[in-house]
Order: sequence, then structure tokens, then C-alpha cells
Amino acid sequence: MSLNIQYEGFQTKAVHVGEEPDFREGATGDVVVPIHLSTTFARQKVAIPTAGYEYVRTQNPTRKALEVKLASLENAKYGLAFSCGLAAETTVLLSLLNPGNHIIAFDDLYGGTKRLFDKIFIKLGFEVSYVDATDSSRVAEAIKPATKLVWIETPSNPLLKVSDIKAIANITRQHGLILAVDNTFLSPYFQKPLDLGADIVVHSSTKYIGGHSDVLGGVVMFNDDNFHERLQYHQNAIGAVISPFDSYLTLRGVKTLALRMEQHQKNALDIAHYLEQHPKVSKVIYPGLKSHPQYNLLRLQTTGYGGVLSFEIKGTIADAERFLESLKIFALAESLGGVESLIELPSVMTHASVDKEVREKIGITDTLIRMSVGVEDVKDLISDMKQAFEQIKIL
Ligand code: P1T
Repeated sequence: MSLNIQYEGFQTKAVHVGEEPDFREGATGDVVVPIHLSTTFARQKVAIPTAGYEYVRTQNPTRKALEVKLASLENAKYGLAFSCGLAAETTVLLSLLNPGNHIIAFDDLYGGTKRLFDKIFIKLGFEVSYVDATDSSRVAEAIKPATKLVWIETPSNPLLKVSDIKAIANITRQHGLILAVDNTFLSPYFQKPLDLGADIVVHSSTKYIGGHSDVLGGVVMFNDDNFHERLQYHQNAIGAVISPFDSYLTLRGVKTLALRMEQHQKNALDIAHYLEQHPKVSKVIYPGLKSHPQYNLLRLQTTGYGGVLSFEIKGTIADAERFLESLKIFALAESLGGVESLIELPSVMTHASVDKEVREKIGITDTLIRMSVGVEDVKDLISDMKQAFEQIKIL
């Protein structure tokens, strides 16, 4: 129940928005929104849904609380929650585009997003061009008469390339295009793309927003009333919605987003410094390092660098595999953004669906390792890496 309280701070919003106690007669004053499992909502009058609720796919009170809370964290007017990040992406594309439309996408994207574009949307009659969006002029150069939307991740997955949201938003605005930003890697705690001129923000809430590697979800945030009408219609018509239980888990997770992001970042910076000086490492990519090519830009458009880093191990893919398989605290697993540290080999795992030729062209080599730094004690994480490095003998 909304009490119309205006909260200022991010953490206050994360804890309270959408979950204000309900003191109406018969209500119990819960400080946590209940998990409403009812799939349908009874009415007293044929034409009047009780409290606006009709059927669970269309809307339910637990999902509503999540959507309202996440929208407030992203400084958005609207938020819609889906069954996963890819379901959110699919619904955005089907709601706002038509076959024949052209999409300009960042050449470094999560492998599943690239697969969605290349294997599903191209088959449906959409056209996609990939550009290195770290240079905004490449986005402008790729615009055609049929272009409708620009899709970026910043920082990107897995190469952590950063693009200039404001500069790209200026280009898309001039040409009447939609700018969609996947904000999964930094979360609304460190970056708010709508404030920088983006039209749509997408998240895999499976990652930092959920934060505990126990819930799948996706969210879309935006300000435009017309988008709201179209997206809400398609959300209901397509039906890839988050369940009430998963909404609850995500609500529970997001309350500590700010605390977790600070710890992820602190640990990631220490690990990036450790790896930078390691003789068996040839390259470290972390937006919080001065050596990152877009370090200055990042400092302008975000308030932090996040908890994901990538690095290249010297040697062969067999050395990379040996290192990964020797780790004891890091879980060798896909995904990111949970409290536990995860590590993976994109060429074989998260980005295996991207053609080898394309992967190598943009820099996803066989020995590139991606790490999602958790919130554990960093000295334990570094000790774990030390013992794993000792297992590889690089000449
Ligand atoms: O897994 P899902 O909730 O459907 O989210 C897809 C997705 C979208 N956007 C970004 C930036 C992502 O990283 C992901 C999922 N990524 C992984 C599973 C991964 O390990 O990179």
C-alpha cells in the first residue's frame, strides 16, 4: 500500500518503497509484502476488479511491490518484472519494434542476448548491426532509414567495455531512435541510465538485484507513458512474468543491494590490483583500474565500478582450465552478481553461442577468464587464487 511517502536516499527506498505497512481496517501491518499465491482475484461486481487485480499473469500484489521498488531505485516512472532477463529483452523488442526494423547493438553483449538477436529476431525479419559502441560516432555511422533502436550494455559482458550513455542518447534523440541500456553489471546503485538520457533500462535481476544466486528474473524500467501501455500489454499477452515467490525473493535481495555493491567493489579492486602484478597474468580488465581505456568516462557517468572483472592468463586454454578447476572457494559457474564469488571461461561457457571468429575479433580469447567477485573476505579469495596459480606451470 502506498502511503505517498517521498524517500530521498537509495537505501531507504530499497528497504521501504512498495512495502509500507498497510494499516487499513482488517490489514495486519506487515513490514514485508506477503507472497500472494492466489492465481485469481474474486470480485463483488462483474465489471470492477477488486483493488485492480484480475488474474496473476496480468498483475499480482507481490510483483507490483517489486516493480514499484525497482522503478524507484532507477529513478523511473514505471517498472515491469519478467521471468528472466531474456524474457524482459524479448518483450521490449516485440512491444516496440516491427519486422523490417533495424537494431544497432554493441558488439560485446551477453552471449544469450546476441543469440536472441541473431538466431530469433533475425529469423523474424529484424536486422541487427553490431558496432563497437565505445566510439559513439560508430553508432551514428550505423544508422539507416529502418533503424529504430540502439541496444548497449555498459560495462559490457564479458569485456567490460564502457560506452558514453549521454553521447549515444544525444544521437538517438536527434534521429528519433530508442536507446535501451542493459544495466545489469552496475545495478541502479552505481549507474542510472535514464538520468543520462536512455529511454529504457533492462536488467537481469538474476544478478546483483537478486544478489544471492537463488532467483531468476528480469526487469524493464522507463518513463514514457506510451511505452508503458505497449509494454504492459505485451507483458500480459506474452506472459513471461516473474512468479509471486520469485518476486518476494527479489524484493528480499534488493534491500541489501547498496551494502553488497560496496563490498563487491572493494573486493574486486583489491583482486584487480593483485592480478595486475601477477607474472602469470597478461591483462586485467576492470573499470576501476586507471589502465581501463574508459576509466575517465566511467567516473563521469557512474558512482562505482562494480564487482566483475576479466583477465587473461598467460599460456593456453589448458592452463586456463587448470587454474579454474584448481580453485576451491570460487565456484566455477556461469552467472554473476551473487554474494559468492563465481568464475568462468566465456569462450566455453557464457559466450560459447557466439561464433569463434566473432569472439576473437572483439577480444574474447580462449584464455579470457571472467570473475564475479563476491562479498567474502578478500584475503581468502586471494589465497585461493594463489594456490590455483601454483598449479599452472607457464614457460
Ligand atoms: O539469465 P537471464 O536472467 O535471462 O539474463 C540474461 C542476461 C542479460 N543481460 C546480461 C548483461 C546478462 O549478463 C545476462 C545473463 N548473463 C549470464 C548468465 C552470464 O553468466 O553472463
